[in-house]
Amino acid sequence: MKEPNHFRRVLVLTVVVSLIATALVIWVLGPQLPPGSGSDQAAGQVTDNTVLTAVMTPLVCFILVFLFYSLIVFRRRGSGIEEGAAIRGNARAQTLWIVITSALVLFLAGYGTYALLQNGSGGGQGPNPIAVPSGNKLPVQVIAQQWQFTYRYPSFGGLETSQLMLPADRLIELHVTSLDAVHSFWAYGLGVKADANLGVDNVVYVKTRNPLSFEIHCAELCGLWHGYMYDTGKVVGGAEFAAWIAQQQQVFRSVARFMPPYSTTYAPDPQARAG
Ligand SMILES: [Cu+2]
Repeated sequence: MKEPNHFRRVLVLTVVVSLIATALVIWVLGPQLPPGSGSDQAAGQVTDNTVLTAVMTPLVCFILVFLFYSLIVFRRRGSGIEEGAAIRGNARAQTLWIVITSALVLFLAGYGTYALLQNGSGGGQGPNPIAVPSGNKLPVQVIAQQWQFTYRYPSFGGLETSQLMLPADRLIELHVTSLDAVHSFWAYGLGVKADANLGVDNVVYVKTRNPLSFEIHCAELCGLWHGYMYDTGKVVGGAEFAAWIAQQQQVFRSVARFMPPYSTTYAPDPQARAG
């Protein structure tokens, strides 16, 4: 019996399975991928996760099709010991494999760099951000400390609060810093994650969308009560935000004069102390 063209069979099967699987990834799995659409950055991450998964799907399909094809077609039949011819290398297969996987990796590196440069993609960019989105920004400071986050609003007299409220549909410029250990400000629902370091002003941009509640966790082991360092933030409508600011200013009015002036960091200066 003439040996069938196994390569062509595997190729055809791979193409058929890939078309179905990639369509499912884009239209069924994609919208379910994290972290949701709480902000422009979060939605961008969902797109990125979908692209990453879709690009890798044909490769996974090829491996699985080849595996199951081999298991079924090349299985041992009968009881005799049959050993195939020894195969040492295949220049065409090796070259194709290297070219395809290199192209994929380079494409993903380029795509990732492009996506990062749009608006920082929700990551901390340090004190001198490269990817600065255009538009009117509302600065809000995140101050990590063992073991909670507090928030300062320099546009509202340096008001400091224990809850994070943000206005909806607004470009926010978060300034993340720490008073002690290394923490990480992780607002999952907003697609934001930024290290909080003592003496460092870590800037991250986020464009809010509709009102929502989102979880905030410290994402860097920072001591005994690290696991309890979480709270819930809120994105609210403009009027509700203004009312909340006014109410918080009222609550903290009596202690406002004891607050240190707003600063990008609050680290003590060891040189000044020594002097
Ligand atoms: Cu922490």
